[in-house]
Amino acid sequence: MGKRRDGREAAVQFLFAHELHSEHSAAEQSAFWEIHSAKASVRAYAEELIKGVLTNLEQIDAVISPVVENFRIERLANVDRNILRVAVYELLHVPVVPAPVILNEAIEVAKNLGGNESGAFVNGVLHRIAKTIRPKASARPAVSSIVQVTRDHVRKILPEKASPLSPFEDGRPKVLLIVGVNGVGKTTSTAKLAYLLQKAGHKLVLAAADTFRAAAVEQLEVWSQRLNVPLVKGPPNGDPAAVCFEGYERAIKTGAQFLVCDTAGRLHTKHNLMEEMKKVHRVLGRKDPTSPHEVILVVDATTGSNALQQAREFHKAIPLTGLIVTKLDGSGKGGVLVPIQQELGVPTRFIGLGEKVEDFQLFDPKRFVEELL
Ligand SMILES: Nc1nc2c(ncn2[C@@H]2O[C@H](COP(=O)(O)OP(=O)(O)OP(=O)(O)O)[C@@H](O)[C@H]2O)c(=O)[nH]1
Ligand SMILES: [Mg+2]
Repeated sequence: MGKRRDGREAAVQFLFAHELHSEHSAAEQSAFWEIHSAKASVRAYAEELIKGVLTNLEQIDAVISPVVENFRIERLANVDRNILRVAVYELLHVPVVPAPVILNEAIEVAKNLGGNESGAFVNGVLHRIAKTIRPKASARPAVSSIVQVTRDHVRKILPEKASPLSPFEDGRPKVLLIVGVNGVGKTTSTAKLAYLLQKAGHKLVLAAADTFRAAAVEQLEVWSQRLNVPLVKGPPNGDPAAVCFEGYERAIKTGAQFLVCDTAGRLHTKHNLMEEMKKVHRVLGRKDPTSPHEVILVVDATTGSNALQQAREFHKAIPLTGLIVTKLDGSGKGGVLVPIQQELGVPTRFIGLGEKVEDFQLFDPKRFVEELL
């Protein structure tokens, strides 16, 4: 809307400056644009308004006059008169711009050029005029205002800010259980979390609880060596709950503030795998009944709405406390996190933006909404 706003202001300035002349010649306009340097799009809109106001002046003034009954139109302050004329022209002839936008921006221009009194006057007059020529039902909102309304709506669904991970003050380790379907980025996200926590000065332990595949343990082991973070692992095909439990003990022993448990990918439709995850959850609660303190579901932004079904099923099995949305560097925008928040109340905490450990951020709802729509 910037071009329209600036265009309006320029049009008012032109009309204001040239009102006393009976002719608004092309030469006058080009002289005006020489001193009033503006972007081509601003100038184009201003010229449209100038032309529109001048060719429809009688009609426009006929709309304004009855509303300003105490003043005759020619007695109004020049600046107010021309602001009203431009706005009324738009209300009558530029249907793509919604009335509230025209009004708000005209009032802004009035305040800017004529001060608060001008703003209040223009406000009062335009509201009365808009009611008659743009009753709500017929006002067609512009696409941009629909986007804004949708953005505002989504913003209200999402929390103001994502909560970061902070350690317990009493020294207990905070336990994070990372879960999700196959290949979404659990192991990578575990490493990224480790990097983030370490950078924040915290001590941590990693548990490689994906005991299904030897390669999975190796993958996390490589990360742990690279980051120089202790790792607990079990025998191949061992019990993942036992690995997590051992991780917890190691965290206690070494005074780590965090334990991050990477788990095997599991389809939310596979009953036995979901039961196995519940067992991990139960066993982690043995020493500290509030553990795991965070159960984070990792979802892949490129899988679309299937992630909602995943979230429902995982949340049913063990209550989730947060979401990591990965692969936002790809084609997916992660819009599915909105219904997950709305339906399940599970907030997005972090986002993954690539394969490197640094490609990870605390979720920023405001920025997300801007990029989504
Ligand atoms: N572009 C991109 N790739 C990612 C991101 N996160 C993970 N990956 C890649 O996705 C692939 C799978 O990542 P993993 O971390 O192994 O996924 P996982 O969920 O642990 O997989 P399983 O353990 O097999 O279930 C790897 O090639 C990662 O490099 C991300 O945010 N962006
Ligand atoms: Mg993995």
